[in-house]
Amino acid sequence: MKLGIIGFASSGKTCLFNALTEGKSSEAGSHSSRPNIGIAKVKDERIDFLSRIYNPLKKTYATVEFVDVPEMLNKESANTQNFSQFLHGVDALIIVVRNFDDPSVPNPKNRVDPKLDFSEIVNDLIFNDLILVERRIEKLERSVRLKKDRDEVQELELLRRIQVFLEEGKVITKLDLTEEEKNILKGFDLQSSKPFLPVINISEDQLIHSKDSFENIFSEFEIEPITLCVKLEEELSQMSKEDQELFLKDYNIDSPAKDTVIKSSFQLLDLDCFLTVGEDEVRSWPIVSNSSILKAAGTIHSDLERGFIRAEVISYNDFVECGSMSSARKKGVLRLEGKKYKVSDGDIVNIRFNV
Ligand SMILES: Nc1nc2c(ncn2[C@@H]2O[C@H](COP(=O)(O)OP(=O)(O)OP(=O)(O)O)[C@@H](O)[C@H]2O)c(=O)[nH]1
Ligand SMILES: [Mg+2]
Repeated sequence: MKLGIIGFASSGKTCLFNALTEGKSSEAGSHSSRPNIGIAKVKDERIDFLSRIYNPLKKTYATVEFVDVPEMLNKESANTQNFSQFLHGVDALIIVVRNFDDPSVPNPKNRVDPKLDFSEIVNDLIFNDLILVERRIEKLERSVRLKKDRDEVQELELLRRIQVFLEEGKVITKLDLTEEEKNILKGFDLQSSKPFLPVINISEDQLIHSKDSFENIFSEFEIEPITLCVKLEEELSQMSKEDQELFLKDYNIDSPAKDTVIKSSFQLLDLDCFLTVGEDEVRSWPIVSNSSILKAAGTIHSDLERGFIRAEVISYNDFVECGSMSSARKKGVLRLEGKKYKVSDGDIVNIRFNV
């Protein structure tokens, strides 16, 4: 899973990136024109528990890649191209909006208005998509005039529909598309066809004193924002585990930004994790909810999908209750499943295959 972090200048994107990746980006505050790219491990107590039992050579958590994109949102086409390049292949967008007022941090917008910032950013994304769609339509119109290719005609019709939609200021996620149409669009990597996760960056003071609620602030987009004091979260991410716990308690924060953001991103993208165990490796694998075991097999290795015979499956909770695979087998809770079986979050799977 890859997530892009976007927003206006000095909104706290790089601070958030550092908090998420527990790194210290050299680009922080330098208004760099290059993106920061980093990886975060997804905390998963199941992997810790299973590793204590299997004592594997390797312990692999699911990971999320974050791209901190320099502020590029404006209506010049050269920038549009760069911006799209930086966000290439990103699955969802974290949109950071500023709600802190600090005279020492220049505010290019000269206002504190997260709602307005958010809708301006979304409008910019729509505008960028519109430019890309119009360019493609022009090309297709020329080519279809010369030779009527069925696929190109279908693509052109789809893009015209999308053009109308974007011109009305609507994001592509709101458009009803068939799986086939979604596949056609995949190649264009249009940003407004991806889910958004708004992060409202509040000040330390607001975190302690303010009872401001941001619930429903983006209700027209049908999304709930995450509220964070990004600067504190950056400090927090640099601390030892013990200090982190004290710090969270002091500020009455439930969990670090990293965990909150990753959890919301999994929900946003409708992802679960299945698990594999063994002496070599204990590992967590993200997968789209409700996927078949065949798809899960393919996620591990294409050979496992090609040569799939059956899968041994046990839910994590059942495994914890039994304490070992042999006891699970005796109790009959280790099931054999065929390729149509739908994987649940926390399933421990072992694929039997033959290639
Ligand atoms: N007072 C205060 N300052 C903050 C907060 N969040 C970020 N800052 C400061 O704001 C400045 C800009 O933060 P960055 O994270 O670099 O902002 P950015 O969005 O990456 O900015 P660009 O890369 O220029 O687009 C830094 O000096 C941060 O320390 C906050 O919640 N409160
Ligand atoms: Mg930055």
